[in-house]
Amino acid sequence: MYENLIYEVRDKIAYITINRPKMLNALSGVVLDELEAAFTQASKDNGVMAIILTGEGKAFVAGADIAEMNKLTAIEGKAMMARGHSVMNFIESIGKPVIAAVNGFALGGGCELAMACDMRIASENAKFGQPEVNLGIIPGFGGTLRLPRLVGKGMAKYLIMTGEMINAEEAVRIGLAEKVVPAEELIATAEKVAKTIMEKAPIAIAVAKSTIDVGYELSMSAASQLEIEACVAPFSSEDRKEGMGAFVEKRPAKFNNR
Ligand code: CO8
Repeated sequence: MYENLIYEVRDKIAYITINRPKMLNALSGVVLDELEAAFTQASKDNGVMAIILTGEGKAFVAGADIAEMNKLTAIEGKAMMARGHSVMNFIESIGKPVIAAVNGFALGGGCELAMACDMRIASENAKFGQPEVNLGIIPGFGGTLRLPRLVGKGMAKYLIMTGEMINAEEAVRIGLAEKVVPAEELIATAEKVAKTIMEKAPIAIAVAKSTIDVGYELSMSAASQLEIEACVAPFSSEDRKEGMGAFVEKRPAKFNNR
């Protein structure tokens, strides 16, 4: 049981809903702990093939908890940033697809949390931004690293240095979100994407995800070698025999996921 999250599993999808709507789902230390616990639960559960992360109410997450941060010394603030990094890195490294269904404000630590997911589906009313400079700080949960990787250095500097909030359409235009849909279709769309991924061979999905994430940090030649090595596991799998066999036999593939 979680104090600030709702955790449910339906049809092999774990739904993690941050449920602190009066505080716009702000990330307190406790919320970070619970997020880590919920993602651990989903990653260990063999019955879960994909995770959808969303927020209750009008926010996805409106940032780290400012009232809590306001009381911290610099040393305590540094520890909180390290904690945030460790939770974001953990979410990013889970071997299952993680979809952020961004239902409203995704600001500061909330935008950073959405960026730690594999992809972001935004509702029409979603708002993205890194407003930390308005508080006299900089992004501290990975924004200076993940934002330029998604939108390029110039746009990342623009957003971080102006603190400007952008709408969902603009987020899609710059590559910060992948799709924008009407609010009432948000979860259904995230589910549709999750189910499309879940129909593929699980080993191919897990290896594709980690090869992209690890390879992105390497030189082209090292990433090239990584992809060649990473391909060996799916290529040796029963699912590869099934996928290629099904194509040749002109029938739908039945992967090891049902
Ligand atoms: N932290 C704590 N409380 C919050 C936060 C937050 N990030 N955001 C909103 N709240 C609270 C408000 O204080 C308010 O509480 P109350 O009802 O008790 O007054 C309640 O949520 C509702 O918020 P508003 O009344 O402000 O709602 P509005 O619809 O008028 O405005 C906004 C919505 C525009 C989203 C506005 O709430 C806002 O600007 N929030 C702050 C956004 C922000 O600056 N986020 C970045 C935070 S910094 C950060 O995330 C850095 C991460 C890593 C650094 C780690 C360093 C240790």
